[in-house]
Amino acid sequence: MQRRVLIALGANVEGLWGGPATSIIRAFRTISEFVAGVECSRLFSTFPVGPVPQPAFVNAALAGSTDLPAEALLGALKTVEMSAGRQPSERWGPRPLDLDIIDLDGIQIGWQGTHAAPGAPQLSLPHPETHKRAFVLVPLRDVAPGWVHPVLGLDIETMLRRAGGIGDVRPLDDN
Ligand code: PH2
Ligand code: MG
Ligand code: MG
Repeated sequence: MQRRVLIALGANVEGLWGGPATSIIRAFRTISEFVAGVECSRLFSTFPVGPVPQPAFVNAALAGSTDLPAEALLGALKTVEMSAGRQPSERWGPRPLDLDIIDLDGIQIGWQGTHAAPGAPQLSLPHPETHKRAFVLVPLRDVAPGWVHPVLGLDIETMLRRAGGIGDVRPLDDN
């Protein structure tokens, strides 16, 4: 059974494939080998969010469809991350490629009410931080403008407004 999948991409240091933008573009191509009908967002330059001071990110998103179950899809994405030079590192630290499953056909894993469950499994779906992050929501709007958060029931515009707007997320070409 084919399921619609939304994936967020991020990169902020050089890896085996090159710089952040190059890694993301190559990730689009590589993911297309196991996700059908891939649609890619523009690339955005974004200010690093979180406690770790680090270089600016390039962020993007893609939509497609896959018959892989969630765990297998996660494994395939981890393999792509490693091919791009990602190594196990601190949780919020710099990385040459980060691939996060945002939504897989509305499947809910690791949520309790409207919050990520304490001690949530390694894979939570939808991704528990999605609604708070302009660097995910703005690229997502390119490929899935009508997406509604399966747990919160909110559309992208509403989540973006609540998250404080698009902030410093801007298309890479504008820089
Ligand atoms: N990813 C993080 C931490 N902070 N900030 C931006 N702008 N973009 C990211 O992709 C990002 C981040 C951990 O996954
Ligand atoms: Mg991430
Ligand atoms: Mg990740």
